[in-house]
Amino acid sequence: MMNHTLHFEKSVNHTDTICAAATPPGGAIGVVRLSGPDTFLIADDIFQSAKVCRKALAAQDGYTLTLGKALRKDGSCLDEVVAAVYRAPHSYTGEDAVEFFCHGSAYIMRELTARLIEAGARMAHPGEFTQRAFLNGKMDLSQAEAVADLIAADSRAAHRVAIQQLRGGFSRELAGLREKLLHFVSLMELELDFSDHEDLVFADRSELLTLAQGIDRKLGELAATFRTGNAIKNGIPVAIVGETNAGKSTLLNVLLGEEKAIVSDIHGTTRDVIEDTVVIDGLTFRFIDTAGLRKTADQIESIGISRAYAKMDQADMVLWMIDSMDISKADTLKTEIRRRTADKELILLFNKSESLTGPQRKAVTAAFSDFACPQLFISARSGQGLDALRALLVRESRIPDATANPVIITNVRHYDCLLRAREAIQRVVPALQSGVSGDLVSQDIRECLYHLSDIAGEVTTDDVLSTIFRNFCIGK
Ligand SMILES: Nc1nc2c(ncn2[C@@H]2O[C@H](COP(=O)(O)OP(=O)(O)OP(=O)(O)O)[C@@H](O)[C@H]2O)c(=O)[nH]1
Ligand SMILES: [Mg+2]
Repeated sequence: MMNHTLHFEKSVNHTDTICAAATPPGGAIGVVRLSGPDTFLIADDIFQSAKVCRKALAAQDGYTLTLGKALRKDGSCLDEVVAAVYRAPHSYTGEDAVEFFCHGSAYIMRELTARLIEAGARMAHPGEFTQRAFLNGKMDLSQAEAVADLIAADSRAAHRVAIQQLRGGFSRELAGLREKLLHFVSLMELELDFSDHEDLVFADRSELLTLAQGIDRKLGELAATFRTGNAIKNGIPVAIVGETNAGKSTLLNVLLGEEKAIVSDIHGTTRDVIEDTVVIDGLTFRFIDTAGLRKTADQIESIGISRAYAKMDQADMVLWMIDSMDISKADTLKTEIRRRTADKELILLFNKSESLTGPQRKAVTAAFSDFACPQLFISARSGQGLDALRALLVRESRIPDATANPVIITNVRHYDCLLRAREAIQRVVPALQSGVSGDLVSQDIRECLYHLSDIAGEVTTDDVLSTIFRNFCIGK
């Protein structure tokens, strides 16, 4: 059933000592990291303490800082640096490690790294420090993945879910479920050992059924958070759609604060899909400007229009731009837009409203009174109503509030594992109800456990692991 090579090395002895710059060059201070068994041998080879009486780094306690010089091979000074000493297992990687804080020039950082390599270290692969932390049992795989998310987080919400995952909230939740399942499956397998005694039952079937149903529900709840998690991590997709010339590209530009899309009074200016992200009130939105919707004989424009519909279908939120000075064209789009946005947050934007009179506004509102969704008069050109639009976007995004702090799945690998685990547990429920034999039930429970363990990285194959860590930056 599962022919993956199991990967369960919790404590691995790495013979290589690795090094890499951990900060991009160009800052005031740069950090160059060194980790592995020969850390102190190598570090002392290139480092000279400022105070002669001061012990070599090899003799320093963990968590100490020493001021000194990084030396070139000929003994001349490359830079004044501070060396931070970490002693295994009390370091990020779990190994002996030293971090050099040098001046952040690209030249110094490159030379310092080269010096370490010359003294016996090897250049680290992307994510190799974190990979070692994982292999040495400092964190599980979902926490290691959270490190990458934390570095990439560019909004309050993305930061919140990453830090929560890093703290192990998700891992703990799953560990609890796994422990309970493991308990039952062990009892069932014990029954199999006593198969001569047919009526011997150790694992209470009704308790197991309740547990399996509970786990099914829990996994369903967790998997359901993925949509939100994905929106938080990659930005909530907001499609801007509507007739040609309604002002969609103007709106995109003003929301982004740059002239990203071409604006003109020619109908059908935008042909392709143009998108970019903006953080509003701690949430990342991905605005997607699309080709204006109209009947056209132009082949290229037609392709643009089918892309616009595809983007509308994929988006979580849809902004329907309507030229409020001439609502006749928007009128013809009503049925199509209603049909395609039934499961989405739709917002009607009456654009070009800066010079509308009161009665004109009333007429516009009346024409769209058959839409129950939020509606707003704006002027993309003058900026009127845009603050209200931003507030509306945040409100309608329905992203759970920070204080609620539920576990949110942001990682597609975790989502996939959860779905597979759930599939397996969903076979257990009817099997228990119809009294299927213990060995078949226990196989499904084992499969569920397997996929849950995959999230923590306990059974993850080497291929998958190297793909995960390859996506990290060097020095992390
Ligand atoms: N008066 C007024 N004109 C606007 C406003 N917003 C956009 N326009 C003008 O409307 C015209 C069309 O704007 P675009 O942003 O290119 O419209 P679009 O919806 O992207 O058009 P297509 O790409 O052709 O579908 C331009 O001349 C804009 O300057 C507004 O709020 N008020
Ligand atoms: Mg446009």
